Amino acid sequence: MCRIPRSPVVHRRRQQGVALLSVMFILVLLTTLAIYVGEADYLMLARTGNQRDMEQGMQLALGGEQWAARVLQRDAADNETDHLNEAWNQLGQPVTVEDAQMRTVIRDLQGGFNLNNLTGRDEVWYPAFKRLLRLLDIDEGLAEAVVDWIDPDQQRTHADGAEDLEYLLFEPPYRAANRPMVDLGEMLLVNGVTEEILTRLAPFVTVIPDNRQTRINVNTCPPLLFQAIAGIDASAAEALADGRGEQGYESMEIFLQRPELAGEANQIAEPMVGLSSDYFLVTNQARIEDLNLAVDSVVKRNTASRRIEIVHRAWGFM
Ligand SMILES: [Ca+2]
Ligand SMILES: [Ca+2]
Repeated sequence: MCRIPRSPVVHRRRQQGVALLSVMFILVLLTTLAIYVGEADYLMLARTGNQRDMEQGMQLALGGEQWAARVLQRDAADNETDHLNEAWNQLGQPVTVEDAQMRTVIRDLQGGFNLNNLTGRDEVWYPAFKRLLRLLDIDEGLAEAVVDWIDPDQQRTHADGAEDLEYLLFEPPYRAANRPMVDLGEMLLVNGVTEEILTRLAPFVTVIPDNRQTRINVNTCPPLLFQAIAGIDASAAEALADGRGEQGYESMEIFLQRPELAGEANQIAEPMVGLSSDYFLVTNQARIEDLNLAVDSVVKRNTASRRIEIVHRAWGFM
């Protein structure tokens, strides 16, 4: 992640903003808890303590999701760009509500390369992904395997690709998905992807489970992605990241006219970049007694209408 120097004034304002958001958060959670207790009264006698904790934890996590949605709506009302110094990116402090502990984190999914953009061997995303693989010292053939995993047909795009014919020979056998990926974990099913490779890729890629290609937000992405999307070197990428300052780039014109993108680099990067984000990953963790649960919610925010939609939700219990 890029770290941007903070001025004391901006930092103080942000702290006040975060304090206000925390109060909103507790109010939302207390409301959720009250609803939970009311609805659950008649079930209490029949359920074990663990089941009760589970229900309560799930309600709290959903309350956290609701709160995160409000934070994102509020942000859209305040400004039209998204950068790392905004309030939504400052969450993560544990909050105690009655006997439960809650933690909410929002991550910008457009701060990474959306693997679902790889719908074919196009002239934009496909070469950029190959550049990213080279930068991470991963075999470039993986690009073909990802394209085949997502594209709807059964034709291998290249000798390094893989479709049903290959996957059905695996032990146990399975088929290519032939549709957009649902989450990053699905990458482990793609031919050639090991846990070690996925760990190397994970800080730079995301999976947005929707049927559209998404641009990379230049105000939130790691500097290495500048190298991948514009074909520039590491020092130029660091300079581009530094150029974001406290508030991020405010217009595409300012970004594309940066000296680091002189020549062809700005034309290469232009179709892939943006200054704001529509998709976020909201993670809510709840701990009650011995129960730990988490829910990852992919949230789609329409910047103009500020409408929030939950695109995908995945629960985890520990
Ligand atoms: Ca914003
Ligand atoms: Ca396919």
